[in-house]
Amino acid sequence: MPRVIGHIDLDYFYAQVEEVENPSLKGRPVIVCVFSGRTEDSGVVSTANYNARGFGVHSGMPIVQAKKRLEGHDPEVIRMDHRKYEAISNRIMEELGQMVDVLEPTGIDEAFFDITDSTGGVYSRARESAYSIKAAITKSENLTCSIGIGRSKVVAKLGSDMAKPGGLTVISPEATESFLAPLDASKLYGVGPKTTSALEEMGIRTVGELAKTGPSELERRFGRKFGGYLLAAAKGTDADPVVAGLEPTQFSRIVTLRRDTRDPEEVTEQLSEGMRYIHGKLASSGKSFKTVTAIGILTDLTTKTKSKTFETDINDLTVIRETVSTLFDELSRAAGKEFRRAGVRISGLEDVEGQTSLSEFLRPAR
Ligand code: DCP
Ligand code: CA
Ligand code: CA
Repeated sequence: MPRVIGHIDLDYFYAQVEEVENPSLKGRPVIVCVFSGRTEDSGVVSTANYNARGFGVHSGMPIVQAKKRLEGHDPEVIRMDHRKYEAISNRIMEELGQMVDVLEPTGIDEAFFDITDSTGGVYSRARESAYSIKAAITKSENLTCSIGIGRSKVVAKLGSDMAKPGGLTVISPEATESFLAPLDASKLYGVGPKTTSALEEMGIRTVGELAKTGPSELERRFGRKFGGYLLAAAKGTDADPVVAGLEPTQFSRIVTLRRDTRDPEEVTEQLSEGMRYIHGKLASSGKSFKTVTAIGILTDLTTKTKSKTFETDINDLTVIRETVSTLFDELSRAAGKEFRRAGVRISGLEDVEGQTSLSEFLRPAR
């Protein structure tokens, strides 16, 4: 089964947050700035919205220079408020963590994710997952993002960069080679100006040319490890896994139903394997839970959820099954549409008393 890996990056993040907070800014150039305090305008641009970028303004540019470029275009200059962006970032990461199999946040506004299991390696399903993720972030925070999906981290990252802002680029395994070939080698993750000029000296400009280079030639020039990485990256076969960045706070499973349906029993039946999987995860991590959530994605791709929280910790599969069945019964009546995909999430995880979780066991003693 091919891996299904995603990279998500929020569009013009800090500036977009400011636009959402103050919609009257839309359509005007907006720059979010870090003021050094030395003189009134000393400091740099942290980021700019796409309107301001149209005038050549970009991250890292001195504020004075940015203002000059935006003169006469009614720009809005905003002081950076890192805590505000961080709080939003945390909420989004939490939400994303519930929608994918594994989430690896790599920055305040970006993360890798793995959805191989939940899509069964089917790329058309991966596209649907990406749409659901975009819709969820629009709904909860009113923010847009760009997503790339491919069989490796390098491919996924290139994809998310491809169609900014608001982009979605799905690169199926079959299309990987032709997608990569024409790109500049400098676009590859980990290829900076130094590597780019070394490659140019070797007559390599595009990713396609790099992919055709002999491994020994690359290893001689860049060493075994980095040379090997470059070749794999250029072929889209880099094997680096997506590693969960956070302790699990929940376990979830989402499936695409065999057919659209309103029948709660049919939905619950198709989730039984997912519930067994979750139960297994609970057991192996030594956790019990308090909350069960039923997730229904309707035919119009909106997501509806319903939860039940118990007063005491539970780790019983029968309780999960019965609760899920009841919740889907309620959800189905409230939704008024057929389900297309369905999922289960359990959260409010607690360590089972007296049991050491595997991750705690593996953690070195301090
Ligand atoms: N940032 C910063 N200084 C930089 C680059 C970025 O303070 N030199 C901050 C502001 C950005 C955020 O990090 O909003 C995310 O950086 P990105 O590189 O992802 O850029 P944006 O999200 O702003 O724009 P894009 O739409 O290109 O992703
Ligand atoms: Ca971004
Ligand atoms: Ca980013």
